[in-house]
Amino acid sequence: MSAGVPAELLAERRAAFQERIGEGIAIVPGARLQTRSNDVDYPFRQNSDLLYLCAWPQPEAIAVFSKDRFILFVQPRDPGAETWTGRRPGVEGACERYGADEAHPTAEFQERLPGLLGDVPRLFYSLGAEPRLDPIVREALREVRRHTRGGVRAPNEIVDPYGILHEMRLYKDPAELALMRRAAEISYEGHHEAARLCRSGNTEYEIEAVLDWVFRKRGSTGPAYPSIVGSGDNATILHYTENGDTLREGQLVLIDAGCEYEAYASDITRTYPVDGRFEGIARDVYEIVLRAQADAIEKAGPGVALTEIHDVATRTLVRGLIELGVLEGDAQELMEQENHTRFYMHRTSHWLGMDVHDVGEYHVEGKPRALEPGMVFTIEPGLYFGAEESKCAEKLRGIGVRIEDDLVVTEAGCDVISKNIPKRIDEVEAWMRS
Ligand SMILES: [Mn+2]
Repeated sequence: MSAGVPAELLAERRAAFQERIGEGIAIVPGARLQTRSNDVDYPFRQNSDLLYLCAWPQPEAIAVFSKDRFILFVQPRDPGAETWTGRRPGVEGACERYGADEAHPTAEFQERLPGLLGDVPRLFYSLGAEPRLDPIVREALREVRRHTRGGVRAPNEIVDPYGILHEMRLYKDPAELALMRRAAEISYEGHHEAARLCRSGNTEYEIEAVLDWVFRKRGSTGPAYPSIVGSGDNATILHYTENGDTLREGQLVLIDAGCEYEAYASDITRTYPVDGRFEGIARDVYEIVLRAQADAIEKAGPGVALTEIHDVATRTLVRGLIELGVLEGDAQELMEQENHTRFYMHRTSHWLGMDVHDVGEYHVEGKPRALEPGMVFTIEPGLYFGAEESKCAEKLRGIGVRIEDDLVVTEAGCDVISKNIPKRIDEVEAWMRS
C-alpha cells in the first residue's frame, strides 16, 4: 500500500468516481511491463489513473467500477513467478489491502466482462488508450448484443472515463499537496548538490548521477522525468537528455530536474553559471528570463488563465530580446507576429501532479481555463540561442536559460512550492559556494 495517500482518501476518490459514473460501468486499465530486450523489462511505473483510484502497484491490473462495486483484476499469487519478480498481493490482497469488493486473476477478465456489461446503459472505456484491451471490449459488447432478444440490454453509449477522472485529478487535495511539497523539498536538495558541481571539468552525467543519488537517498522513487543537464549549447535543446559533455569555463548549465515522491512529481529548472559567476551577455539573458518569470508569477492566481500568464512572460521576454538587439520594433506587434518563437518556442505552463505533464483540460467550452484553488502548475519561461542560430549576435550563440517553478493555486493567490531554490543572481552565486 502506498505510504503516500491514506486508504480512506483512496476510498473517497472511488466513491466520488462511482457516483459520477452513475448506472454505468467503467474500465480503468493499469500499466503493463514494457520489454527492454529479451526477458528484461524497463522499470515498472504504474499508470497514474489506477494509482489515483486504488494505489495498486503491480502490472497487468484492470479496475472495473460500477455504482456500488469495485472489482480488481490482478496477477494472482504464483510462488514460482514471485521467486523471480517479487511478491504479489494477489487476488486476496486486492480485497484485503486495496479495498476491492471483488478480485479475480487478470486472465479471467475476458470471460467475465460480458457478464458485467449486461443491462448497463453506459460503458466508460477509453477506446485506443490501451489497444490490447480494445478487441476484448468489442467482443464482450458483441456477446452482450447477441443476448438482447433474451431481454438483456447492451450499453448504448461508450464514454471516455478520463473526462471524469482527469477532472478529479486536476484539483489536488491537502494530502496530495503535502506530497508535492515534499517532492519539491527533495528536489531542492538535489539542485543544491548539483549546483555545487557546476564547475569546469566536471561532467553533465556526474551531475545527473548526483541528482539521482539525492532523490533516492531522500526516499523518492527517482526523477519524475529524465533529468536535463545541458551545458553551453546543450541548454538550447529543450529536451536534451544525453548529459554526456564536460562543463567548460564561461558556460551556463541548464538543469531541469525534479523528483517523484509517492507518485507525485516536481518539475524544477534552474540555470547555473559554470564556476559560480554570471558574467557578460549570459548574465543579461539570465536577468531577462528571471524578470519574465517574476512577472508571470505576479500575474498568477485564481481566475487567471495560463494563456494570460504566458502572454505576460512572453511580453517581458520580447522586450528583453529588443534590449539585446535580437528583435527590433514594437513589443506588442512583435508578439503578435510571433517573431520571438525562434528564441522562445514553448509554452510557459503546464499542469503538474502524478504525471509531470499532468492531466486536465486546458480549455473549457472553447475558452482558456481560469485557475482555481487546488490546481498545480509550472511557470517556466526561457530564452534559447542555438549555436547555429543566424538571427542573433554571435556572442549570444550557445546560451540557453530556463527558470521553472511549481505553483499551487490558493484562495488568495499562488504558493510557489519550489521557491527555496535560489534564482536571484547573488543568491544563486552564494548558494553554489555554500
Ligand atoms: Mn516543466
